Amino acid sequence: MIDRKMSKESFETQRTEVLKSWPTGADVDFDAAVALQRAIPEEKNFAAAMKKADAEGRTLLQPRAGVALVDEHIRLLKYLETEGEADLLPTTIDAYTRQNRYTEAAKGIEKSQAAGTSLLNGFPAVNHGVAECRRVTEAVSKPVQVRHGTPDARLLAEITLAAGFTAFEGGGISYNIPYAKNVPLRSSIQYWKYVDRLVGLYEEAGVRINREPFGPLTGTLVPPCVSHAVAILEGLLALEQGVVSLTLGYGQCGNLIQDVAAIISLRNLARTYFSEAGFEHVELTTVFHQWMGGFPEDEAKAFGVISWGSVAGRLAGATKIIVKSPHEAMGIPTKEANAQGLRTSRQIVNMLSDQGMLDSQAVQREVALIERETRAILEGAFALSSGRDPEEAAVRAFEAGIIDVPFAPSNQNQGKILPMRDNEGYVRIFKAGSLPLPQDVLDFHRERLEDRAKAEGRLVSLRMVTDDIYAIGKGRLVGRPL
Ligand code: 8ZB
Repeated sequence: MIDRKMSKESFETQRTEVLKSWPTGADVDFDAAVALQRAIPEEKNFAAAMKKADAEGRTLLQPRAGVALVDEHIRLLKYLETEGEADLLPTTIDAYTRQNRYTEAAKGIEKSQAAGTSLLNGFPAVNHGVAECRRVTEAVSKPVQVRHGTPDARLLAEITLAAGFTAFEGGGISYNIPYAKNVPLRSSIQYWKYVDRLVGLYEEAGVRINREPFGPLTGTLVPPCVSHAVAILEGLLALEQGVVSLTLGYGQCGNLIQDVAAIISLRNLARTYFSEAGFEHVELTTVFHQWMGGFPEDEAKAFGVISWGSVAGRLAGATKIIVKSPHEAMGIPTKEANAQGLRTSRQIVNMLSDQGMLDSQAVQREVALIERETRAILEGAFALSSGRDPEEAAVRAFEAGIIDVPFAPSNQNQGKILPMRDNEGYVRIFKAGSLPLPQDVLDFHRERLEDRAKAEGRLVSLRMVTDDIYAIGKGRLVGRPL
């Protein structure tokens, strides 16, 4: 096995720079951080909670949440813990911090203080610094994860992990391609190598931090094979740097069979690829994201979408579900709406918990299809690298369009593929761009789309793609003509 761990010198040189990039970086003391992390009780360690849920076959529920000020953020998390019955807590970071714009985040904090309410769309952890962030993790009784969308999250990771957060979302691909316009993929992968190496250093010091690449990517009709290929590459990149607790994700597409098959195939593929690469001791778990696309404005209908996501996530046997709120169409939810989304999901997951996983011939057919597609993409990517290097494979595959994420803003992505629903609502591929899928697979997708076109009395066209993007928000799954 090729050792691709970042060297100690390279890490330390970067660390000096990273910690100097904003004044609060000076308060990071790794030895003190390890001592703090080691004193955190097991039930507040994210990795331990995920491992336990996996062993017990349970599905945990986690919301998204973050506001500008520390005390308000603590009140929010405590509310989601008590009234929302959340198993796992988040801290969603604001958009300025995600772009390393700490001066603007500071203004947002000041204005929020003056207004007495949050004027940022998340929690500016870097500006608050280690001691204030630590008040957050100490105030709650559940594990807390940092959730964001940051191409360069090195300082954010240093500060939050030193403050007792035990899980960190993101990756060099999944927090670049859907979030940034022109950050070179090579750069974001380097930044995230640092984050994963930092988690590896905690691991070596006896502290297990959970890592979760962002599975749904653009959240807009992403075919499972595309997000799976990215998840596995990001998983390999993390494992290479010493990560052990790894959660791979997928965003709900909406057809139950496809969604269940997606989680099953994600787990199968990841296990195989990781063990073939020499990583046998991985604590692998999965996350299912409730629908990430446009939501109905009607809260009653939104609860329907939330419930359907809970059904799929639970019947797929995902280790956790990321929950939406009835305010999704409007923007950031109130704490009450957030807790409602959680309790709706709780009711469904509880009612399904004794019913086992969904399995059928249709599920098995779809699992086999997704596995073949994902393997074709990954093997196409690895063929462009030497020694199956996931970094080289990822960079070259994006350049060549061998991995291509639909509807992504990044100029690092070719954006030539177009997905579309078939007549039963499965997400299929209309334009494959340069995805290296076998001809019979492409033919299968085409046939399914032709079936839908026939049923709707129109030709397979771009119009169907736009209809699909708006369909769930308008109360349907498939974007049928009026
Ligand atoms: C890519 C993630 C988008 C989702 C939610 C959005 C959307 C973003 C916050 C939040 C609660 C926040 N989201 N920021 N939810 N509090 N500060 O992430 O609504 O569902």
